[in-house]
Amino acid sequence: EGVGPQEYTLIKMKVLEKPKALSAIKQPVYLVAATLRPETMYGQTNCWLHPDIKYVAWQTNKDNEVWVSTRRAARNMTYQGFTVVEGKIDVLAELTGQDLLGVPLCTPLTQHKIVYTLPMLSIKEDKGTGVVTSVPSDSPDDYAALLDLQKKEAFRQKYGLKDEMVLPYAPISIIDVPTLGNLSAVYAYDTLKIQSQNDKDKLAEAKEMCYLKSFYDGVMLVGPYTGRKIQDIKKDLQKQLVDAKEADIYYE
Ligand code: A2H
Repeated sequence: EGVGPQEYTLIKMKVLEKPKALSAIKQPVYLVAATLRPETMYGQTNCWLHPDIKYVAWQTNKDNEVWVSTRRAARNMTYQGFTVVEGKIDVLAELTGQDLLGVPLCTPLTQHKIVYTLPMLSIKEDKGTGVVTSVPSDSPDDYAALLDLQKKEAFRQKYGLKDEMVLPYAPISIIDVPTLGNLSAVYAYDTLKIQSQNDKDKLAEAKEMCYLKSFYDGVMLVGPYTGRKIQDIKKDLQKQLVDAKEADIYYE
């Protein structure tokens, strides 16, 4: 990790049907995912939560919206202008990831009208918001976790997930990476013969193969920035999302 604070783009994923744990909340609820790669939002297929991590639904000062994140992230955000009173979290519900699995969401840029919250076991409690957006075309972690759920019916059943929340979602080609192709994470996963999200060493290798190359040499294949290099368009795209109130900026 670097020396200064890390800047994340917070992607706002609107809850389309509130599960029981959120049913008392009348305001619009968003899960907020922290990402370093806002330009990959064209390729979102789902949202990841850790089933055992605790999350809170808390009142923001933005258009009456309620956001869901870890308490730690909510606390940080109270010092970044997201609440009426600095340092004070107005918690409306406490939940575990488990309480929020299989929830339909609306999220920016992707071609899917609905994506679902699914379980990922490698989510860290002390990074970002504990909510992670899934882009299996360009993130080996995301591809491995999605394939695990698609391959194993018992895994889906364990979390009460319906097939239609998981099976129709394939990686979407959004970025061309020289020598890795237009589904770079899939290429790395296959080349290294990764078996599951538990293959930590090989996944670390896959990420080394993909991330820097994608960021520095990747070229957009979709949207208004088609043909442009990622590093040249990332800031513009982030601003466009923030101006449309589909994202915010978060530091930690
Ligand atoms: B990135 P850094 Cl396509 N636990 O978003 C585990 N992983 C987390 C997390 C948490 N609590 N919070 C965020 N992340 C992921 C997209 C993406 C990301 C792509 C390619 C690379 C990439 C889609 N997932 O990250 O340790 C999120 O995944 C490259 C590292 O702060 C977030 O951006 O550097 C990234 O890790 C933040 O990781």
